[in-house]
Amino acid sequence: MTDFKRTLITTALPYANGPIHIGHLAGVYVPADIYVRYLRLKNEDVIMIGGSDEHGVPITLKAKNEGVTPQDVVDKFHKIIKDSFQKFGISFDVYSRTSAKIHHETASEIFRKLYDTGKLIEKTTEQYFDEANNQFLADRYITGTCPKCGFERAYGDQCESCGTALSPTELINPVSMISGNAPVLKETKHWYMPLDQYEPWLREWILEGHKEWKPNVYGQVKSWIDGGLQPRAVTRDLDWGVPVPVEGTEGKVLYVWFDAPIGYISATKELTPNWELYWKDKETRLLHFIGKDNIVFHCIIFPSMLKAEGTYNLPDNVPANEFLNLEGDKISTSRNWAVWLHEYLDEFPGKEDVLKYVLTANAPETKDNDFTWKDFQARNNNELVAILGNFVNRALVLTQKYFGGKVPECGALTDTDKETLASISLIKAEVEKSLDSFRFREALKNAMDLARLGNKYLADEEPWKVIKTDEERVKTILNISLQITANLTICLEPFLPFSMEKLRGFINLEKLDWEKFGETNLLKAGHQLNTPELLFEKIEDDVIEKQVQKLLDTKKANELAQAKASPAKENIEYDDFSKMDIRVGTVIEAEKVAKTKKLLKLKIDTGIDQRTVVSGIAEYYEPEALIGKQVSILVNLAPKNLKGIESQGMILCAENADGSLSVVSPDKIVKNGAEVK
Ligand code: B3M
Ligand code: ZN
Repeated sequence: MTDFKRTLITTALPYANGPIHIGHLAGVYVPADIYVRYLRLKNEDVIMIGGSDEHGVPITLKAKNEGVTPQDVVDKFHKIIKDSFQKFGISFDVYSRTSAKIHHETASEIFRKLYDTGKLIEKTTEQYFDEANNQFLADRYITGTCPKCGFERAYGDQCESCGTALSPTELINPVSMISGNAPVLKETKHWYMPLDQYEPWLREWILEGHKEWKPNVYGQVKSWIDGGLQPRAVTRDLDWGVPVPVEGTEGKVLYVWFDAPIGYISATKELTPNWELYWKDKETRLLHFIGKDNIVFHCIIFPSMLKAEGTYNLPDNVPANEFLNLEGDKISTSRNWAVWLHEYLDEFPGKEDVLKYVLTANAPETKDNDFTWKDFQARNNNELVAILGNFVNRALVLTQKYFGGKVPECGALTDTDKETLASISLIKAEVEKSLDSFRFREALKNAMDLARLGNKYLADEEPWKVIKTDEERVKTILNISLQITANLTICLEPFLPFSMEKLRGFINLEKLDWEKFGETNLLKAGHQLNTPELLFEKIEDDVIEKQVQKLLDTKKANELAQAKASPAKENIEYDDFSKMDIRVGTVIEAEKVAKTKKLLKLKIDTGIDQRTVVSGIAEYYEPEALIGKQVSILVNLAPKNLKGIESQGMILCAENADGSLSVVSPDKIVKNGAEVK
């Protein structure tokens, strides 16, 4: 570790087609931020790179669905993502984007160098083409039946039902998602990274040379390599992305996974003219913080590209995390199953650190983990409030009470005092060991041991009792407690930066270097503290219940969206249908039927007459809202007595999966009495 003069930290570039959620944070940005803050406290030369990944098919699909341009989509989400990171305190040195000019130039240059030096192979293959739209179809633009499980809406690259990776030609009855037609196979030329040629080198470099990488990362890389590497296309037929910088290649762009990691380089260029020092100097170490689904790209494909280019450093480590689930289910942007960062920031103002704490304490470092709101509440109340907040508060309040907020003199030390002070350095060593090996949840637990130490010390020494007999002794106890507090502001700074800033305010102390951590005279006797406030506050049940309810609502909405329509009834002749006389009429009066929950009494102008209809829609419509509305009414239904009212006909309604009703109305105003047929 000490062989390096500087560190370059990259964080996976989130796709700019949705906001950031807790899964992204726990997997990538929170650990990277802890690490970079730690190195900064140690005054190391470090930069942290981030940015939005703005290319790729999903972004073009989203744009198409919403009737806007891909640039509109990425502009919108880049801003949301960047703002939320900034408010949450992810301390990037630069947060760039891959639609930036500098990135297009950088990605083109690197491609061009590989192309010019013969590092890429050129191949012509047959790919699906949409004749109606005159374009080749990306894998994601093709759907069809999965050959493995029979799911009818599998994509050309994967079946989302059984998870099998597919190629488009394996789909049964493929259909273009653009035109809805069956696509045809047509020849197209692309460039490939011959990964097979890099296999021996990858074995040597990673499997032999980087046995220290996390087992989940090493294991995944090994299984990819053992499975045999194939040449991989690095260009695509698509009109959104970095155009292939070779003549006669109109309509082709660099594959998003070719250009995105180069985004790290472009962003560094944007940050500093010294960018080459960070990318090419042998005394710089490169670390990629990513989630497990990105391992192959960062450990195999991007390093092979860099190796082929020849002048760049390779990653020294790739501390990838597993996934965070939410309340037992996989986080999903499309199913809205997530805790969104921008919403959290709105709903929990001033509680950035609480989320950082929970995501670190429960980080999916070695296996997938689950985020639950109950656990969020428990960790806040039982750890941040009851351990850290409680200790700090007692130390400060007692100093205020007994000594007017002035740090008291430290007298003769007992054995317990000496042991307690010595423990600070031991804890420091533990925290460092964990941080240096990217074990952030363990590091946080070790760091919290310092607050636990303080609590135990106060509980054992009981200054509130001793004050009655021995004020001098209390001075020493509180001096030591305050030294622990001052050490906490260093120790927890990487994890809880907002709260430690607050705490430094309480004790009137500037931000100290990591080097000072372990010193036992950080606050000099006589130093004036400020009036303490609470560092953390309890989170009540109703706040948590609201969040749980929000997720339950999402679940319900998803179930509704997925519910299958009931099968069609038996065929009938037109004559059967034409017996029904359905007209459009306008509601002219509406009121609730007394003593019923479901019924409304409506007076309707049917064009033929004005008649009374009783309808079971009271739970879904306010009477006033219906007045003036046109509805469809079956006028020749035999009258029926309902709750003492004669109902002369029936209003037609559509029934949703949850049983709720929606009246069927013409989509333009028509004359009353118009026949529905
Ligand atoms: N945008 C994938 C992802 O967000 C991708 C990462 C790029 S890192 C260069 O999972
Ligand atoms: Zn399948």
